[in-house]
Amino acid sequence: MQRSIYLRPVGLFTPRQASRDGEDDEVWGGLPLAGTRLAFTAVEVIERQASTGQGASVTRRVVGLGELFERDWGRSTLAASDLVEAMRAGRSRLAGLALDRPRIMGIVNVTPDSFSDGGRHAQAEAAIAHGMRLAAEGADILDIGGESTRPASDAVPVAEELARVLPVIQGLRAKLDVRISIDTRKAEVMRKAAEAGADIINDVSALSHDPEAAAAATETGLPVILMHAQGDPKTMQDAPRYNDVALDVFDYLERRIAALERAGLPRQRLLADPGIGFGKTLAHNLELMAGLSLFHGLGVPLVLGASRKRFIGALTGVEVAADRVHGSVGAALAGVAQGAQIVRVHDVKATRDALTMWEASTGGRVPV
Ligand code: 8Y4
Repeated sequence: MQRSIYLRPVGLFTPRQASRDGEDDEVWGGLPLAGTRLAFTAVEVIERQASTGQGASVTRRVVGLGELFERDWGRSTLAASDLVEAMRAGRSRLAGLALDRPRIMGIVNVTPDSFSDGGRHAQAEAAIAHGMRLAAEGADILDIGGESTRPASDAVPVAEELARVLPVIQGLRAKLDVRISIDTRKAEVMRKAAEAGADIINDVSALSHDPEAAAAATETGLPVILMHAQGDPKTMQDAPRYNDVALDVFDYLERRIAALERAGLPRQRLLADPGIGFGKTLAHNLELMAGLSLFHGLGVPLVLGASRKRFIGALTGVEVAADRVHGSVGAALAGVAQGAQIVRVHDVKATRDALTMWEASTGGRVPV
């Protein structure tokens, strides 16, 4: 199953409150985008011939909304109107959090390469302290991960992963009222993390790594972030290949959403993420960034994780990951400007300040 037509919302702008219709948030001159403050005025119509395996042909042209609706797109008309509806529709709250303005997910790694030495207890205490700091800096969600999924990293046994993350989830849950997401690919970690108070599941394998993950995630009743990755963390950067990276990633996420819906996980509980850096070259990452709004056609909120990743180092010439703050903030803003509802970041204070300015400067929330 592959689509022949895709639509990417373009001509984005931020209408002032007054130009929105109170009834169903209709915007004059455009359509509201995915429950955000943005609206789109046109779409890029992307057509591709059925993939033959090598270099399938893709054509793109920008079409105003008027022409899109007047024109007969033949067999693609139904598919196109489904995509417009998916892009236009509002999004469900995420664990009670409204996604009508960009939200920050702060990263809390509980791996030996982050808060090391001093033993298990000290590691948990350090991670909890870090999470509390990120919450104070303005994180809406804290993403707790005990399995390093950075390129070329090794697998972690389930007992070790549980020992790392559970005390941190329990500790943060007792101290804060932020949302907590569990970054894991394992069914058992999903179940135990949910019991410990996690609100969201974040799976870089889109519930495909562990054969029990889809059932486990469904049973928790929690929302799930489905991220695209090509290959396993160990080998994914070896020679990533796509026919068209954005369209291939879209197809994958669309298939995962449909399969999980059939398995009993409703779409309203799903989020999607193109997986920057996971089996992607620099050119692939930039294509995904530039074409990000395409993914609103999935009909679910979008998560973008670009923070401190290697492609930022490559473009800015900053070798040390921790020093990639400014590049990371730029990437997060670029994502938010295309309607990404959630950005996953290390540098919460810097990102919060940037988003405060972006919101206030585009007719949105003014904090004072
Ligand atoms: C420096 C610092 C270099 C961090 C690389 C990294 C994502 C994710 C990761 C993402 C979602 C990472 C768990 C990779 N990335 N989850 N997780 N989206 N949803 N690498 O992009 O941060 S781990």
